[in-house]
Amino acid sequence: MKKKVILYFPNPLPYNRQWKGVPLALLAISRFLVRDGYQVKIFSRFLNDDLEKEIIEAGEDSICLGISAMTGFQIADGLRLAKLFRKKYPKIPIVWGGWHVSILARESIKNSLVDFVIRGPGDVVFGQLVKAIESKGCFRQIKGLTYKRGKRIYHNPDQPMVDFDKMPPLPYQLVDVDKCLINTEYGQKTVAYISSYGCPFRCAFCVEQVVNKRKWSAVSAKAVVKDWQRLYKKYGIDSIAVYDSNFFVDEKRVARICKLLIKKKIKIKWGNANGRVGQLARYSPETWKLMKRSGCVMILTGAESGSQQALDFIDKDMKVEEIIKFTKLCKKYGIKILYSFLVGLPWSKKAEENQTFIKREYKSTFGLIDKLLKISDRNRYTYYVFLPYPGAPLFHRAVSLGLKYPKSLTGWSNYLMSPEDAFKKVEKQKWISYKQARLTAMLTQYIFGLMDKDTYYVLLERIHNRLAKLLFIVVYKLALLVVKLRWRLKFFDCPVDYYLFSLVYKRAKLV
Ligand code: B12
Ligand code: SF4
Repeated sequence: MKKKVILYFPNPLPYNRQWKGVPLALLAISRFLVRDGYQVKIFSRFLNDDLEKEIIEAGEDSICLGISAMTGFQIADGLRLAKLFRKKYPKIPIVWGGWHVSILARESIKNSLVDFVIRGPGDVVFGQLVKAIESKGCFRQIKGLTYKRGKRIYHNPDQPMVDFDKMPPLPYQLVDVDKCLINTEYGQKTVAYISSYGCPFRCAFCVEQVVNKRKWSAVSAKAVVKDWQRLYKKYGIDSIAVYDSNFFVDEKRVARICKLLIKKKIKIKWGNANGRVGQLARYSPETWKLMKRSGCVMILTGAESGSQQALDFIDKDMKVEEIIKFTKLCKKYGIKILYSFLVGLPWSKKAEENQTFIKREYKSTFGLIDKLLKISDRNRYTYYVFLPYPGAPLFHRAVSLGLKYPKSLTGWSNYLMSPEDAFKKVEKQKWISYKQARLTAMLTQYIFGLMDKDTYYVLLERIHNRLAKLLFIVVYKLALLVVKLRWRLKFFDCPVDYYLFSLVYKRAKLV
């Protein structure tokens, strides 16, 4: 038998919208197998032209098929592929991993297309499982594994947090990296990277605390820079999108990464790095300077709300003033902020009380954003309706308020798949009205999008035809006038301009 493993990264986006990027999860679970001489083949819709045919051909003599899944459409796409694979190779086991099955392992394993579930990081345990399947060995000792034998389900104890010091680097060579590069605001050739797992905090809407139990483990600064240097030299990348849940937990590690990037003259930009405002506001001026000099261009932060009451309700452990302090620091050091706000929390069982709370949430968040806009007009605000994901403490709260949720893996595959579905759902739960949900989307996609100065230049660069460029400039400037007026008056009714802009935007294929 060849030592061969097949991995599939399902498309996370519904309605034929194709996601593209590095399937980091699959690279991570392949590290030890690659080191030990296994042949690992990674498949994804954007990587393979004739996906089904290629995966079936490669499946012959493989030890297992591995599938990754977040809640939502990845499950649907994963199940579809698993069905095809099972039909052709009924004896080859199918292993699932990722956030959804980690949280709902006992439920997911009941599906006939799921033989094994790995809960939490698969870096170490997937290698152990593959070897156990190959040698027909025992599964009882593999931590973090849920599996079944006939009708009996075995749920082994949790695995300890991974230790990156003992791990081989991410094997980017397993994928066609050129096909995985993305265009971002800060680079033409941006590659995704992850340097830590977990987060010590406990935000009530987030699933981190369920999967990684508030632990945090990171790749050393030296190894991070070695990886980035390799990506820079081998693939000619110009930027890194950092996907850590919380990149900034350890200030010393961040400072060391920056110092090494500067010392080794690695001229790349790094952005998207997720951090908490309080944490970063406490960083020393030296670290901020190093971050700037080493190419940090954008920090992503969950600001969540301008209402202290809302922040306390979601256990954010953060003060509104810290958001302002952090914004001033980013302005001072010329680093862009991507804020994420949310609205529509399951506050009360009574619809009227929820409405009062939501109106207060909007008012305080708008007030805060006005203050932040005075500090800088270069930042980006995203505003989302709170959506309950299984496992998070607020999910249970939402259930106690009447949320109906799926009870099987198949059921979860179309859970809150599009904003429209989500809006209908939240309206049913009476936390937020359809009109408010639509306003939230309009703020993110249109009002805040246009008010961010960089959007104009980023979009302009994507248009090559001179006439189209000219048309774009006129339409954009007019829309910006309307948007600014709407924001100043806080008047968001009759959003015809929003619909028109969305139409032009889609037509011009700027998305
Ligand atoms: C990039 C990203 C996206 C990208 C791409 C998705 C992807 N999977 O790459 C996009 C933009 C599409 C996306 C969308 C969404 N995302 Co997202 N995303 C992320 C992010 C920031 C990084 C993912 C990543 O690459 N991680 C790096 C790899 C190495 O880690 P990993 O994926 O966890 O994989 C490890 C284990 O899970 C496991 N594993 C994973 N797959 C497999 C497979 C096998 C066979 C095995 C054995 C093990 C295994 O082993 C891996 C290595 O240890 C994570 C946060 C995070 N830090 O992971 C959120 C995260 C996954 N997203 C999340 C959410 C909520 C969403 C959205 C629902 C947000 C929204 N409201 O729209 C949508 C989903 C749309 C939908 N419903 O279909 C949640 C997951 C919640 C859940 N229940 O699934 C996370 C955890 C963020 C959070 N803390 O809340 N996301
Ligand atoms: S800080 Fe971010 S990653 Fe950490 S628990 Fe809160 S939302 Fe989740």
